[in-house]
Amino acid sequence: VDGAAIPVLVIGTGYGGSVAALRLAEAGVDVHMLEMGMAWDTPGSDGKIFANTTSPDARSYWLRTKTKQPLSNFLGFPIDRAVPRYTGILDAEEFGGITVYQGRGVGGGSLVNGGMAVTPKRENFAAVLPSVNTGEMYDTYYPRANAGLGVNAIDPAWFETAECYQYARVGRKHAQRSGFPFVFVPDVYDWDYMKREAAGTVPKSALAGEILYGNNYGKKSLQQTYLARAKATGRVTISPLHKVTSVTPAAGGGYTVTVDQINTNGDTVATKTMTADKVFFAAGSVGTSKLLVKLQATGALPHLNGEVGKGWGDNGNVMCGRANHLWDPTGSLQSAIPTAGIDNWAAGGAFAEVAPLPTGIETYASFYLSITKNPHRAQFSWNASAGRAELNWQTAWKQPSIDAAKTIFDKINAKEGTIYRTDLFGVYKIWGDHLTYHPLGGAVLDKATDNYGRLHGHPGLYVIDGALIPGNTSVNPFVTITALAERNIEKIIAADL
Ligand code: FAE
Repeated sequence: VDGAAIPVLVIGTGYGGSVAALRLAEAGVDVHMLEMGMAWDTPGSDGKIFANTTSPDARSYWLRTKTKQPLSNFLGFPIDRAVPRYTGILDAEEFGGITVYQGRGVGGGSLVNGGMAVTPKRENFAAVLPSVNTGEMYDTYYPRANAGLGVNAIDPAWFETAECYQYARVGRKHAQRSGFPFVFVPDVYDWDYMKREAAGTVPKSALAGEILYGNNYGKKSLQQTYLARAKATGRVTISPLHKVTSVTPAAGGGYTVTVDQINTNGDTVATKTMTADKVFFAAGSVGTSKLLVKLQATGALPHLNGEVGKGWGDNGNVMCGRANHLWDPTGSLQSAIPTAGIDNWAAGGAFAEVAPLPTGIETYASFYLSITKNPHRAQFSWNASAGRAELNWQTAWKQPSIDAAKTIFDKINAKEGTIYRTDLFGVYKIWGDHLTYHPLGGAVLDKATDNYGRLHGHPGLYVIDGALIPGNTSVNPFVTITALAERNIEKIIAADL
């Protein structure tokens, strides 16, 4: 592909990139997708494509020699272990004040995430993206995204009896006894497949604890949905292990894109240039923001505006565990796919997923990932002397998230006579406040771009991923990222091609 001239290049193969590729290809446009991670289509020596959560190996982490598990400790003991350095699936990218977890590979975050597919409440969406027509989103683009992603709901009757959701039923009991609304959360995991896992008739994935490092069965990642349909058009090519390093206007029009082809050690084995009429930044909130601040500061894209790099947030993510009484076991068999949440957004600014702790043993713990209304926003900037993009998020900025989560869990603990676990994130540390799974923003819609993701200053450049969303979505973000991409690409195809 070195020296190739193509109509459209898409940087990244997550939600935004996959929507763009499918819809452009359906409109008759040839698309080339560049992805820094691996293809994830070939089994390893154990016959499986993905590693299990409980036994991380080379496949698990992006260019690390030691795991960096979101829950770093158990009963006070550190649980991280050495792994061979490899272009594995989960990137725990460290900035000054926060570790940002991201998927690496063809399918982006859909490879590693919990598949929780949540459409926010209408009034909350309107507060997040006021320039977007809410009616159109809820009438057209959210339904289109849910259909394209294969979102489905758990059978409520099965939920009541399934051994693997004992932990969620305990979560419901505690939520309801304290007066909090408990809501089922749709997912892209195939719930019928999970029923068959429970019945023992198919290979196990969610019931074998698979999640953070990929699901070998059952989960409809983008590889099974948008990307499969995109490839079936015959117009979409994907180059894995290709990392974009530069985009700059080409002499004859369009853009010159520079790409490092890497090997599984992360070393560059070839540097290529391509020319494209149009380029879509879909490298995720962090990937797109890092590229744009670098290209602006180094003069490769001098006309980007002052909003580039700004408006970044962590979706208010904070984790915690509670220690239950011995009469409230959460189960030794826990489905790795969460299916429920506690909604205290309107009153307390927190929506808490009842999350699994799939350790294979009874822990008597309830575990939660809360999404909270955190007002802090950070900014990416280019550090020329260090040659890298930096993010100025500070750990102390999680305090509003902790306060919001406490509106739920202090109340539950008081009602149940229980306490927080202090052994999951260190020794005597209650809050997992050092991380996010949900990076959002950095090239915010209607600020760094126009109202459809066209970057200001450089016609033919677009942002179409989580970077468009200003730091929070009030729920898990990928359905919103997908729906916004569906909206924007429809306009771009109609107006710009
Ligand atoms: P993303 O999916 O991150 O895709 C970007 C792609 O671009 C990646 O494949 C990168 O490797 C690639 N890339 C980056 N830089 C470059 C470059 N320079 N050159 C070439 N390629 C590049 O972006 N969300 C939910 O809604 N529900 C959940 O249950 C949920 N659980 C999660 C659990 C975990 C552990 C994690 C990490 C995330 C979770 N998320 C969840 C968040 C969700 O996966 C995330 O918001 C989306 O994946 C973001 O989509 P984007 O299209 O923005």
